Amino acid sequence: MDALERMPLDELCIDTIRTLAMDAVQQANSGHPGTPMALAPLAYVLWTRVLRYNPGNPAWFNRDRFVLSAGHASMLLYAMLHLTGYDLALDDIKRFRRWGSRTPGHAERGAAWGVETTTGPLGQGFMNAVGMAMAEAHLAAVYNRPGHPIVDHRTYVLCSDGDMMEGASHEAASLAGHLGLARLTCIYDDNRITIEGDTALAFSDDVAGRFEAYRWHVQNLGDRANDLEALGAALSNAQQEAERPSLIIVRSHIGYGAPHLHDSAKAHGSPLGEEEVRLTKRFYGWPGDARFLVPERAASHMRLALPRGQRLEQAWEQAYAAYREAHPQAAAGFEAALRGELPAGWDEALPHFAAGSVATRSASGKALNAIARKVPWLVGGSADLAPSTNTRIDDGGDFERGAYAGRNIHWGVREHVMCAASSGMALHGGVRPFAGSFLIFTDYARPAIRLAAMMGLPVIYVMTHDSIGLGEDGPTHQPVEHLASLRAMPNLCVIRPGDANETVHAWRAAMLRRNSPTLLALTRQELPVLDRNGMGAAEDLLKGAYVLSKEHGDRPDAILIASGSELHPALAAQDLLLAESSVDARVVSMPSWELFREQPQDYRDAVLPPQITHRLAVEAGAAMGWCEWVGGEGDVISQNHFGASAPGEENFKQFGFTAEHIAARVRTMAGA
Ligand SMILES: Cc1ncc(C[n+]2csc(CCOP(=O)(O)OP(=O)(O)O)c2C)c(N)n1
Repeated sequence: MDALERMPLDELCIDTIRTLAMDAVQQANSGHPGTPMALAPLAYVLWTRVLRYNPGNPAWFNRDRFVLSAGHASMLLYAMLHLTGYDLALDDIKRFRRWGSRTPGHAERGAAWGVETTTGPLGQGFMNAVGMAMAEAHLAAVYNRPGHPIVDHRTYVLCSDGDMMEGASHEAASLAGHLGLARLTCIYDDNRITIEGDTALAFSDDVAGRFEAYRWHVQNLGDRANDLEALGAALSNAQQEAERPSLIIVRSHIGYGAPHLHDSAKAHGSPLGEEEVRLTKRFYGWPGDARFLVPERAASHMRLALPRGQRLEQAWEQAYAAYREAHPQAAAGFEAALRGELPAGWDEALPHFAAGSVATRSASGKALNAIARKVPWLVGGSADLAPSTNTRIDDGGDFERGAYAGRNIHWGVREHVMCAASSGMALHGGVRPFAGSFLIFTDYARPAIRLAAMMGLPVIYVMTHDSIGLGEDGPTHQPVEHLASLRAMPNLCVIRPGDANETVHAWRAAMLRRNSPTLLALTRQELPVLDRNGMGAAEDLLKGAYVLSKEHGDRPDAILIASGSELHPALAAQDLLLAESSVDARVVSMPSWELFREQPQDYRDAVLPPQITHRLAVEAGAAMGWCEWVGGEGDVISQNHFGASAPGEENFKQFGFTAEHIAARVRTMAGA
């Protein structure tokens, strides 16, 4: 222990971080020790000298955001949270990767306070960070006043080789450079090791050159991952840069100090082994047999973050009070945005469609604008498809380099960063993001949608051109398996409205949903606005499914269940069935499985009475999953194959989405 007492304080703290990571991984017998060992000095400099945060209040709004994009190195983050005084005990660290622990394998938002986002799929954290920096820039532009910079925090993201190899990093960096997000700093851990070995196996990019071409401010520190002064100076230079985001490249050594595993891929994702842990500790001058040792000197130094954080937050509170005094109206707007609660009357201006033919994408555009007028913190855009997805906020202005108050974001043809950065915006708070594209291109953004669902972020995806009905663009653009695959994703609410008025209520449902993302699947083609005389009300969309058109007698002979555009041939089939074969069918509109599942059983049974087993679902998408609603004796008219390049009407006819075909299938089922 004497050796530890003589150890310089910085070194003592850094080695505490390193050994905590090594011990936690060893104890769990799984995890990634090498990168925390290599990056402990960087984390130490960041958390003790640079980041502005309050471990006592991890939700303090004006804190700097730190994202560990290389989420596998989670022990680095947990060690920092524990040591700086967040509510994360040493026991939590000892239970790394155990059932129910607050220290899961990859960083998960919500498990421990201070984890800003869930990371692990490489590239996602980087993209989230871009969104956080965008949200910060937007709120600063909208709410700051001269002499009152109440929004002035920064976003830091730590990326690994894997992050840089992923295409996602291109989208993230390209967009951030284009937008000139100067308060975003990315630190690239250039350790030249991935799982299969040396990065030279697969990666020879000039990363500095690449980021310079993206219009980033780039500093290459070379082999100075242990040089606290160099790291501090680079981070300070990044803060001085006013025009461009910053990249700091640090050549580090994975498994730093492990005699046999230093710079080896074996240090990446497995415990070092008891003997190697002992030898590494000896190299650090640490007692070889100590486990989870946090020397008092290190603990008290690192925990200075608590009083420092309190002072930072208090100073901000004071500044905020002066701002509120000077600008009460702006302050009221800012507070409402942070609360994210819908203002009274937020849905008053929502349109009602009386008759005619309206594409649901176009009804969506009108609903969006009606809401946007009342909810100033609703912001978003599309991946170069706003004229097609109807996602532009009229008079909302454009979010552009140096003009961040605009509410219309031009993501460019970058669906992945659009969705992941929208998550970053939602995580940041103060804005409610929506993101638009064609439904087919959710394939390009699926990992980001999945993480949004996992984190329960209220992002609204406006996805149009939802079926073969889009027509001539053909099968490359026609979603088939997408609805099924998106419905298979836990905690994503998919809504496919069947006419303009259902679409309005789909927006209402999306806005009311605070703890999961919502995906609206909308048509390119026009659909009749349903004349609802004697029919179910469009607002029943909020229940997920409802009886749109009742049977005539006491009990239906069959139930037709449809979503979106297929509601219309289903309704026509109901008439045909009655007129031609006395089959008395009910038509159920089912725009959202998830909303319907949330209803009480008696409501669900009233819509789909269990004793009525002749049920036919009609949807121009893969049949997978519909058995949940049609049951073992039911049937589905679906699209289990790719579509075709032809007018949409023709496609529907050729693929069997006609009243005649629907009626025939019901007759067969009912034996009529
Ligand atoms: C999208 C994605 N693909 C694959 C993986 C599996 N994986 C985890 S870490 C890693 C690469 C490790 O190399 P690097 O990013 O340099 O991390 P380091 O070795 O420096 O810790 C891979 C392929 C992943 N997490 N995410």
